[in-house]
Amino acid sequence: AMLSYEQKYRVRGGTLVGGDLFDFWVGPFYVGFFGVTTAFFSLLGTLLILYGAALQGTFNIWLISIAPPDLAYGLALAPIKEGGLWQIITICAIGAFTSWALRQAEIARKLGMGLHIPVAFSFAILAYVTLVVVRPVLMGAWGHGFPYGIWSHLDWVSNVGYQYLHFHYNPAHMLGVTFFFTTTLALSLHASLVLAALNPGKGQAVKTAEHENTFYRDIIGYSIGTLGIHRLGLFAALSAGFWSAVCIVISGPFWTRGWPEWWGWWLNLPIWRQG
Ligand code: BCL
Ligand code: UQ1
Repeated sequence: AMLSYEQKYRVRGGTLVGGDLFDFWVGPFYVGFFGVTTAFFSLLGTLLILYGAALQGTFNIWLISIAPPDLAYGLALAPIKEGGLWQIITICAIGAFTSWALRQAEIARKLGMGLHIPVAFSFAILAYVTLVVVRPVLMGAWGHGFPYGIWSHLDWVSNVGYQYLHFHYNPAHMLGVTFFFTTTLALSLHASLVLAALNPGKGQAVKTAEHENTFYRDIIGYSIGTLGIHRLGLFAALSAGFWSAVCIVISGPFWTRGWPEWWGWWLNLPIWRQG
């Protein structure tokens, strides 16, 4: 069933391509040109993963893995069973993620909203594309991409991490991790504050933004404000994805030794360096 106000917002326009062609809804879903391309790429990609699982001989969800080509193939196209499947699935994934972002943009335009949602999702796409396209291209082989599997991608992360001896010393990884943790801290502060204001106890009046501000001014002398906390949250979350992309793209293309060694410049600063 349609919500009372839903029909009111089912207006034409805001599309980026195709004009009125796919400008309609199926049940609750807006379709649009990019809804069609999202469905196409996700369906094809999923079927190819199932085909890869069949070739591999397992449908155990934990063990299915689609590996990229051997490093020897460099940046060439590989035969289907030798990593070509991974290459086509990667194209499908990028096609689906990009289509999804563009569909978000069309819906936002339709509603006269800002483009914050597609811009935010673009940071996640950036991190993914950095892992499977930018870094492999900079290093000269698709084989540097990660395998599509639940267990296998964890092994890849571990192996690549130890290849640089101790990934915690990667300065961009430090920033990525710190922003991920800060994001969860900010959301827990925000969620608990809003729920506290809205649930004052049986029979009592719901509290206001002034109460929220006052709580933080009482406890730490500062309140960032109801709009501010959302700006801070988005900034922290996008920074997490951004620095993740940076931390992996510099590992190999920029720095090939262990990350602990990178800190030599710090240990060698003349203020404390001996002799
Ligand atoms: Mg580390 C990366 C944290 C220890 C090696 N590490 C990361 C980052 C993150 C992190 C900063 C991964 C997130 C990311 O990229 O998001 N690492 C982290 C933490 C510790 C840690 C907190 C810790 O010890 C507490 N890391 C270690 C140890 C090393 C190590 C020391 C291993 C021994 N780490 C590495 C390596 C890498 C990381 C190597 C990376 O490559 C990775 C990184 O930075 O990658 C960029 C970005 C988000 C994405 C990539 C997701 C994209 C999503 C796409 C666009 C959409 C998907 C849709 C989906 C398919 C749809 C499903 C449909 C639904 C079901 C409906
Ligand atoms: C805050 O100050 C604020 O404004 C009233 C919120 O809005 C509802 C919040 O959710 C939070 C968490 C804060 C406090 C945050 C900082 C960074 C001081």
